[in-house]
Amino acid sequence: MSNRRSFLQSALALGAGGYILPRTPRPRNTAARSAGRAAQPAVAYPDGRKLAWKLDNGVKVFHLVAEPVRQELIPGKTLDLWGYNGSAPGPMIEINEGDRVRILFENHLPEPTAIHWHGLDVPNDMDGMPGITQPYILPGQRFIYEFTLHQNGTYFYHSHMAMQEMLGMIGPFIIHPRAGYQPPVDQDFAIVLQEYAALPNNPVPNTMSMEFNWLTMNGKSAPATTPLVMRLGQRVRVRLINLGMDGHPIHLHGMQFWITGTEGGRQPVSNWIHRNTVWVAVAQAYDIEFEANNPGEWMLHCHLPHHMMNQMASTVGPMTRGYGMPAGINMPASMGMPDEGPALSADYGAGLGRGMGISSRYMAPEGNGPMRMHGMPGMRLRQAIAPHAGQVPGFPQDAFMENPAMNMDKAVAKPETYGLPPGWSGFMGGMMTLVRVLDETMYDKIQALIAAEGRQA
Ligand SMILES: [Cu+2]
Repeated sequence: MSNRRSFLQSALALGAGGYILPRTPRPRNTAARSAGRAAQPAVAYPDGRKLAWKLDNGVKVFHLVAEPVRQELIPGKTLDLWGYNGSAPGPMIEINEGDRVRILFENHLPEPTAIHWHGLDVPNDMDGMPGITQPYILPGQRFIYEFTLHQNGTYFYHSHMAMQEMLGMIGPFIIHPRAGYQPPVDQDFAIVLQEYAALPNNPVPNTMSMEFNWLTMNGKSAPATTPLVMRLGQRVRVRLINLGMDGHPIHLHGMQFWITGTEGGRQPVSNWIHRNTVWVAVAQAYDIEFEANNPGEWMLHCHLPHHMMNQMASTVGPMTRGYGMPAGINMPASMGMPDEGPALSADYGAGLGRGMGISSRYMAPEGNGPMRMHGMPGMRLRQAIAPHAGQVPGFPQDAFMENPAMNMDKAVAKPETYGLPPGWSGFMGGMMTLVRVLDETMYDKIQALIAAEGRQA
């Protein structure tokens, strides 16, 4: 406790300019060394932004702010998250091996925080472990992180406060090698994988939940994720970063890839593995590379079944049947916790689809998908194409999920979606994007549309 108190006291004693200064002095004149670096593309961060820097006497200076943000996952669904510089995940830091960086960090959160540089071998007092290597950075306070980068690869920064991580506080930290990787790639993308448990009509995720119903790539859920657009024949790298409660088996359709890097950096060629699915476990990063040699629209997505959907919420009981909850119902029953009778009985309220005790002896052949009997336009569509579907135990499963009637093509339209088949967006959800391997004409057309918007691909 005495240590904690002394950290708190030192946190209150601000250094020059209001910043808490590193405890050990650092050399200030380490110039960024870029000589001899082979040409390599800048890393694209679809739907995200890069953090700008200014050079100060050979040090690249970044300004990072932790703050509450509003992040639109898809049009019409915006969550209240915590992130950096206005977004969750935060902006991408892209840097070169050998650079010295200074990150001027400000805490605009209503509680203490600190930043950990995940996978970077920084001096101990730069490691961002509050209470161990540095004081808490209290609300309104600032802190200077400064170190020299002698690694290369795909890394990330994040709050080292577990529940803050779960509310979005992570961002990519990409370090280019002194000499370019071989073989070189034509395009390089970074994707941060995140998950949130946000029930309908509640914009604040439940960070205690283990059941996630919003799955994102760079803060967007499909179909709002921006497709990765490439020209037939290009070599492409995708950097996948995960910091959540689940691992994500990221699968690419139509082409095989090599795993060329991990969160530990570039791997020797003898370690490369040929796959089409990579399990990106928690706190890991993977670089995958492939030759875009198969033309078409290919999915790149998490293959956990529940991670290919948006806003999934299991419901049982009378609330799903269109006639509400009986007056005077007791609390366990209204929460879907039956003490007798089948769990899916009309006597029970909306719940989480879990029964216990005696209810397990009674069987009712019904699925627990939402709106089984009433409501959605998709139901009428399904009845039109499969009129007896409701008589089959297990129905419905996907009847109201992938569905052309639920498309939002117009709402998510952008140059990168140009030319996709009408209704495409009704078949995409969750942690999913498209890899578009395009011929010259289509690729150039999309680049022209991007340029007309005044942004770079
Ligand atoms: Cu997943």
